[in-house]
Amino acid sequence: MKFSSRRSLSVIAVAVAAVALAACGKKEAASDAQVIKIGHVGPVSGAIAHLGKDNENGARMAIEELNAAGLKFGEKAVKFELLAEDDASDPKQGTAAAQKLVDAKVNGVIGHLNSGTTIPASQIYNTAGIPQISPSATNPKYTRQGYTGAFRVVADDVHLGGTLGKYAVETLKGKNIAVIDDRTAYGQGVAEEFKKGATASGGTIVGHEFTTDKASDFNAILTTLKAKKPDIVFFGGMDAVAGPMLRQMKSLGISAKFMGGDGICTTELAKLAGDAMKDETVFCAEAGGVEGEQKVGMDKFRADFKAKFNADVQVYAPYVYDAVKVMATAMVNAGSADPAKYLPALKAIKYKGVTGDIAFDEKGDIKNGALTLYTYKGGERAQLAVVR
Ligand code: ABU
Repeated sequence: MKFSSRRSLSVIAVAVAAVALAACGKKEAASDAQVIKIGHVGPVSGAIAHLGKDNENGARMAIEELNAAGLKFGEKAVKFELLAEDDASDPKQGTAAAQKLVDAKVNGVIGHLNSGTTIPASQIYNTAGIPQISPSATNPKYTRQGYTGAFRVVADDVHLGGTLGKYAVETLKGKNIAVIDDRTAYGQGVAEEFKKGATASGGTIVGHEFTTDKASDFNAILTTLKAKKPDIVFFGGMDAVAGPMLRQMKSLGISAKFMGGDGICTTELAKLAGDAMKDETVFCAEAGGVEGEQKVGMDKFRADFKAKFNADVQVYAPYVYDAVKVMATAMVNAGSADPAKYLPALKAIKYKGVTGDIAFDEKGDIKNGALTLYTYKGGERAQLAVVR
């Protein structure tokens, strides 16, 4: 799919709105504007609060820019309002947050961050007829439930885990591969897809052990796996668990390479692992990516984000930012924030964002999704390749 000859629909919408405002010669008072409520849910407390805050800040940045652009539906000024909720990565808190947003009559939802919260919450949004775009939940089930308003702007775990499994064998030359997962919807799913990809490429899975997303002691499972002499350990889970796991691998003298999906592929991982992370021994993939001239927009986003929040992007803030803009662009195209009216425009969207070209397939998944493979050097993520 090519978007290169098209200007971003949001840019056009902003320009049209600006011209309309100038022609009027005056700005409508903010109190006259139609308020559009955008819900955002992620874990801003708990072990991965740093990732939840990263996502939420991506949403704040987009909302502020939309309001600064002075958008209108016809003659009516609109104002976007962010309703941010914390689900603490907990499925029960996730459904409670979803119900709260439904009760508040939000026009759309961006979130949640985790697959384990996104999937149960999606049933609530579907029943209420509220469109939802997840910027980071990668478990395939989310968009395979037949919900017409469920979308995601990242690749799923079939693509992510399968590609990493192939990379482990074909590029990293792994032969004996150990797997650990945290038993969450994401960790379990990505680990199973990784195993399929690795075995299809000729690798051998020498062991598969289990932990949780709250664990901090991995000595027993690591000792079991050490006896199987793995050359690669794959972990399905998040950075808050992967960091201490890397430290304990070092203590136990396990020198295998370490791999994971997008959940470990964060800026924070290097800090969480400390001196247990040697250069080019940890590999991961973000479930999206840009290259060539599209990198300019992403680099600018990262610089603007750092200037605004005094923090580096962790992983998914740009995807949240794009998801908010995609939803707003669908509303502008439909001339309405009524979910039933803008949903067809959302399904048909062709949007050029900082994370690349966004259009959805019939399930609500991003078309032609990319992955970006990374390693870590000098305590920072270093890009290896963008693959589709
Ligand atoms: N995709 C990694 C983090 C979010 C999740 O899917 O649970």
